[in-house]
Amino acid sequence: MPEVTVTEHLLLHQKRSPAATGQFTTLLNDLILSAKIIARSVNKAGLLDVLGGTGEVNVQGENVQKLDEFANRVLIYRMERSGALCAMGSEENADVIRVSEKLTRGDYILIFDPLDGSSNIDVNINVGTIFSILRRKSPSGDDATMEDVLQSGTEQVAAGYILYGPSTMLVYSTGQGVHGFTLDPTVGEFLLSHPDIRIPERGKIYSVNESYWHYWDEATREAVGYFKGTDNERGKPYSLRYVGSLVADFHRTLLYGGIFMYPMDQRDPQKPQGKLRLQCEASPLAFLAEQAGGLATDGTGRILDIRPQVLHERVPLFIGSRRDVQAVTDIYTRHA
Ligand code: AHM
Ligand code: MG
Repeated sequence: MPEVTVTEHLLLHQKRSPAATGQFTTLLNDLILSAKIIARSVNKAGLLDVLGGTGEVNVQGENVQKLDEFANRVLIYRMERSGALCAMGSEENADVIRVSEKLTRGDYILIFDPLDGSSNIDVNINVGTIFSILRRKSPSGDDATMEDVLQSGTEQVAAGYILYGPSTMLVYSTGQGVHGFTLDPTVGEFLLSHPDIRIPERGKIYSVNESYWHYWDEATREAVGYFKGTDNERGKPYSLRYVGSLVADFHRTLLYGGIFMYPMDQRDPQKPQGKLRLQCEASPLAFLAEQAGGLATDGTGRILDIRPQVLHERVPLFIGSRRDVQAVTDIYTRHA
């Protein structure tokens, strides 16, 4: 197979879209450069003095890791200067970051989780950057409005993630299938390694943090029980895999099939919707899942149809193979 870089791939796909502008290519190129810079540090995490917490707590009330902060800074600095964006939303920042009028403003909005799964960094487990790209609705050049930022997942122009694992991978979609690229460190480019990824119709693996069993309602217990038991479509229990790093758990689900679940629970009255954030985690992955032939729901409806009310809105997430996610939806519908 001839080697295809992510930029070449994007340009090939863009030729089919008359509405495409150079701004989007610039955006993606700067995102890729940011990812390479983050990958360089993540790969050397044990060598650099970057491990461990900063002692600070982020807007989500969680401990900030030094690499989270670094990844966030790299993304904000580079992307702000790309000329393609008017606003950004980061999991690590309470408010929307509007691109200053002193810089060149573009028409896109980037929402991201700079380093998802960062509690795993100290033990050398995969982490990732998740991103969602929206196009502004308000006139170009003005300050971006909250309506520009709070768009539903169906409005995403592109979405994806970078997985910092044994190799660094970029998986993304612009709405024309899901494509995976692997960073070849010898040439410094992401090369097409997984064209047109299709998620299997049904999988053999379920992925959930079962320690929250006591905090779940009856419907959720039945849904998880479906995969553990023998009274399911497979006729035998699914295997359990849970890394605790969403990008890693999702990447496996995308390639092998099955289901990843982060249901709502009664642990924390502040977080009745579970832990994961709609805009920087659930929506971009839901976009990929659907583009690959899978499904993503909050138990009752499609993740991509949810219009966020606030930037850091949380949502329950059931995502993966079509038949496995449908089985969960059927259980919630019966309990409704
Ligand atoms: P983070 O964005 O602060 O890293 O938190 C999100 C992570 C996900 O990667 C993972 O799926 C989840 O938290 C694990 O949570 P839990 O420890 O409750 O199972
Ligand atoms: Mg996260």
